Amino acid sequence: MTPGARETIFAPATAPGRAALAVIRISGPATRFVLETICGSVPEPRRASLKALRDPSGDLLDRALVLWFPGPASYTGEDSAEFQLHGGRAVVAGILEALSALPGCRVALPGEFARRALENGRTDLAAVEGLADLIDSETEGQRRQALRQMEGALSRQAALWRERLVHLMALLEADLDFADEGDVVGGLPPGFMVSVDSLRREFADAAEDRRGERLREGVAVVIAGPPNAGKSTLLNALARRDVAIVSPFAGTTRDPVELRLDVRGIPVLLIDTAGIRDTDDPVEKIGIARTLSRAETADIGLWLAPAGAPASEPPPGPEWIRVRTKTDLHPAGEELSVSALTGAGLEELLDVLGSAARDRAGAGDGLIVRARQRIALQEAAAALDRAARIADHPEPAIELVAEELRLAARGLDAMIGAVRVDDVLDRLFSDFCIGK
Ligand SMILES: Nc1nc2c(ncn2[C@@H]2O[C@H](COP(=O)(O)OP(=O)(O)O)[C@@H](O)[C@H]2O)c(=O)[nH]1
Ligand SMILES: [Mg+2]
Repeated sequence: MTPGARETIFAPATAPGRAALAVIRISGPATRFVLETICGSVPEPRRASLKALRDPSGDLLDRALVLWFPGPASYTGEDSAEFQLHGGRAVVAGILEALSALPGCRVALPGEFARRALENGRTDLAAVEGLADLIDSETEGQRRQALRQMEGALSRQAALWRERLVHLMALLEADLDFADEGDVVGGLPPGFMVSVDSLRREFADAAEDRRGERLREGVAVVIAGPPNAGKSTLLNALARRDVAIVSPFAGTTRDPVELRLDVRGIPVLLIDTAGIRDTDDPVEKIGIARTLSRAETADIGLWLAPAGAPASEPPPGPEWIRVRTKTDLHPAGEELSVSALTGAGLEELLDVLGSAARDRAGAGDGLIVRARQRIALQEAAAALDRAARIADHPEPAIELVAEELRLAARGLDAMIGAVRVDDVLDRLFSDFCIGK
């Protein structure tokens, strides 16, 4: 359900609680009236003005900075305003109450400001997703990636691709017109399929590049090895707290234990697993099966073995980084080695892990950052693939090729949300905090 766009909405844009400042945003046709009523007058556009804010009975609520952004050159595209209040709970509550009492004004739904910006053509879905990611970003790489998305990296690339598709469609249209007049029979323009194929390859390459998604969601790093290798102890040492149970009894860890960690600026999902060995214990067997399947889907594996003992071979799965453990008990050789007990070698391990994770997550310059975008781009690539197969016929049906190009263009539009996909919007905005 789309909320009525003509209502004026307001919400705190800062987190609740006592703070130096609190920001309240207002957007909608009654904004001018709100300013006149609460601040006594409408300040100069886009300039911070110090105003006395009063409730409808004239009681002073706060003396605060007020910003007035007349539409359409505002974030939402509507008349809007911002109050930069003193952050006391009673101040914020007083202003919110005064706003609720004004006709045509109501509290905003989560993400409603961004939604209005989208509906008024002030932004596109990929950029709004970038904004959501920026607010959720926890590492430097995530921040860089979110900012690039917010500033339209994907939207610009989609526009360039679209232009090339439209040019190819125009060539086909010209051909079809000729065919109608009966002058020229069939046949695609020279070089046509070469252009289609190079576009298809660009789509497929961009869709295959998972770095952006890994940077958003975390690079999955599985910690595996035989029982008692020190896997859980290493996880706890890296986390600097007790996340996983450590004991001298083999087979302690059964369920994979997951932990998010910032490793040298890259978000990593560390997964502690059950030690791999032959066992008759049915529960431990399940744990080992889970380890093996988690290893298969992980991006990186740490394969642990105690120093001084012969190391076993890791199961199939990701690229393994071999790590010797318990170097306080036995000196290790040339290999990467740690003592989770003393902390020796942990910094080196984090360096190695960080650079491996960076290789897989990129530095924030990936184009595709969400599964939704990748699927849309894959659909566009598939349409061009079908176009190539149709064109392979001795007498290709040009209308069918044209139709596939149109579908490819639709895939690009879906990728950046130019075609309205309401359930995508509902899902995205429900994750937003109020006031965004
Ligand atoms: N001396 C020493 N003992 C360790 C070290 N890491 C783990 N251990 C011990 O080895 C045993 C097994 O550790 P744990 O982390 O549970 O191994 P996991 O089965 O691989 O998860 C426990 O008794 C730990 O205290 C280490 O770096 N030095
Ligand atoms: Mg363990």
